Amino acid sequence: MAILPILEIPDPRLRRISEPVQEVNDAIRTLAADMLETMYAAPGIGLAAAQVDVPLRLLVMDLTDGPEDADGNRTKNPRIFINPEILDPSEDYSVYNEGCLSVPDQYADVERPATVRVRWLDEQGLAHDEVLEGLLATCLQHEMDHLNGIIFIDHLSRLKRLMVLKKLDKFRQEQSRKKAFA
Ligand code: GNR
Ligand code: NI
Repeated sequence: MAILPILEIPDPRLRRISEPVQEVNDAIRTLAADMLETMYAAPGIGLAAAQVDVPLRLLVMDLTDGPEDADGNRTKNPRIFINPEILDPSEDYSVYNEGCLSVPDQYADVERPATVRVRWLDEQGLAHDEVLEGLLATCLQHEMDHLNGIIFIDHLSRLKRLMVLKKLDKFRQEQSRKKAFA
């Protein structure tokens, strides 16, 4: 297992269209395991292969909404989606304050279909077809966007996007200042 470096904007590699996975093999399973480890370490609730510089249609998610154990840790619930496809998105929308590991420390409200039917392959190559709702639906759509070179700030108004980019700039300056004095 390995923690992989996460690409950040404005890296042009985040803008590539990812290719379908041709065969679900050990290399793909290893990549998915590394992506989960990377996501947990970040920490984040989702990660697309594009974010770790692999332009394949593969994403992982874990909302860790399972029960807490005695130490207050939640049971992990890792999910792997290979070649995911969205079918009939709902007409009703929901708004969520989204963040992205490729846009560190920035959050903004994004409106997306509240429920989506999703078809995908798991790490054994088995097909699934399920209706997702709530944060699961939001996160899946955020990750699917990455497979198509789209980042959550693309959904904002120009003014809102400029504000986020300015705050990101400030955040990075602060980070490098801290590093210099560490
Ligand atoms: O960790 C993440 N949190 C999150 C919160 C709201 C909506 C989407 C996300 S996904 C994000 C991790 C990430 O960047 N995935 O691509
Ligand atoms: Ni993201």
